[in-house]
Amino acid sequence: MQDTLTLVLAGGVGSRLSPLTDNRAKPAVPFGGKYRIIDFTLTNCLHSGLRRILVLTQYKSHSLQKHLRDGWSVFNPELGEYITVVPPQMRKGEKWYSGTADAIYQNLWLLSRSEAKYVVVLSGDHIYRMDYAPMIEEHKKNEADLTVACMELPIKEASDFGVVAVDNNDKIIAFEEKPAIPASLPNDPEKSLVSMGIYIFTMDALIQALESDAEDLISSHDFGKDIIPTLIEKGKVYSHQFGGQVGRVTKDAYWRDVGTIDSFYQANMQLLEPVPPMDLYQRDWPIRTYEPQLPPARTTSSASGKEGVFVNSLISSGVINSGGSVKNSVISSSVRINSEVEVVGSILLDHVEVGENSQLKNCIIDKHVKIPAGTCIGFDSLEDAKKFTISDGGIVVVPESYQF
Ligand code: ADQ
Ligand code: ADP
Repeated sequence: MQDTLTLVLAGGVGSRLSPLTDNRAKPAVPFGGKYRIIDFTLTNCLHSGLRRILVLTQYKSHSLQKHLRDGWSVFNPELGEYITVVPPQMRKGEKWYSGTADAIYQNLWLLSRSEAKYVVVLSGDHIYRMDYAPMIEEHKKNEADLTVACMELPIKEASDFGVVAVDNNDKIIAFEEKPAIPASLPNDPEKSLVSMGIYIFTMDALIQALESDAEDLISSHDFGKDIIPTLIEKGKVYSHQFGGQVGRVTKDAYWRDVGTIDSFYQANMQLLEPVPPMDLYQRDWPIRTYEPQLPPARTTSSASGKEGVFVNSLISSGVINSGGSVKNSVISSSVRINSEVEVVGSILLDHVEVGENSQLKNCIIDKHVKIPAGTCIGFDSLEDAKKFTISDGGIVVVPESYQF
């Protein structure tokens, strides 16, 4: 993989995940008790042998940078390996990045300097397991300008993605970014083939495409809207089918764009299924993160003698449950559950404290929130809507700074 440079796009605003993204970039949003979203993409890189990585940041990147510094200083510079956070530096003028393609265009000097022949472009905000090596092999074999990883989704979900049409040789013949009426697969009217936002470019083709896009005054400088449709016209853009053959979903084929509160909530809840579609316990694919030194999670009884109980939940280090009941929930590090508390179907982020006799249902509580004794959240949507954010799917989100 010495001929390959990896760019992780980690600078988007992530407004549909607000308020979780009010103070942090989407890739830094905590996920699954002890991870942050970007850990999944970087773990894929680590296990795929991609070890020359630039993470392009822009929006509210402080805690993302801190996380990468603390958890991802794993590569060996003596072997030419690195993971470097690239802040926006306005190298091409006085503007911030205006789109995903512009984020890379403004860093073209880093690409040319790398002497790589291939560039892998990834998003920092997807939850999935993927070995990129077979896709890179396919790209080389096809002598492609660009290879786009694709998967099938129900047609009713496809409007949120780039929708792809391929010929019999997996050559992409049409691409439409987030179409109102998505095209279906030729052999299945219920499904569409969508782009996963995972790209492999041949360096020269990428540089050429970015330079001509930069001169285009009406371009939005976005991969999906501008670069991919233009490259398709040159006839060397291929699709890589994620997770095996069409119609055969394997365990490894799990991929989620956790871009909304509801998809973020559902992806966390899927970790609690008896056989989770994203398995955190695969010994051949350990997911790396940063975790501070913390004591083990524990239960204890309250003064009234009630024992703390967890049922079907993820419980992170440093958690203390003294006399509360927690069911079907994801509990991050150092959370405190007090006596007679009931938590059901909820995600509690680090350092949340739940005062006694409180009841929480179907909610996400951001870091450091202190919930006073006797509080109910998730039972009365009219009351909750006055104070908190409620998603389309009815999930109540209490933001980090919320003062009761
Ligand atoms: P979206 O997910 O909507 O669609 P976008 O919002 O552009 O794409 O984000 C892609 C990635 O780039 C994200 O990781 C984001 O954080 C990052 N990003 C966005 N703006 C950035 C900027 N200015 N600087 C640096 N990074 C930035 C894309 C494709 C679709 C495809 C879906 C799959 O356009 O075709 O189907 O991804 O999720
Ligand atoms: P987030 O809420 O995004 O997860 P963190 O919990 O990582 O953010 O930290 C919140 C803020 O506290 C950081 O953004 C930073 O300003 C500050 N902070 C805490 N610990 C550190 C540290 N070790 N180095 C730098 N800043 C820190």
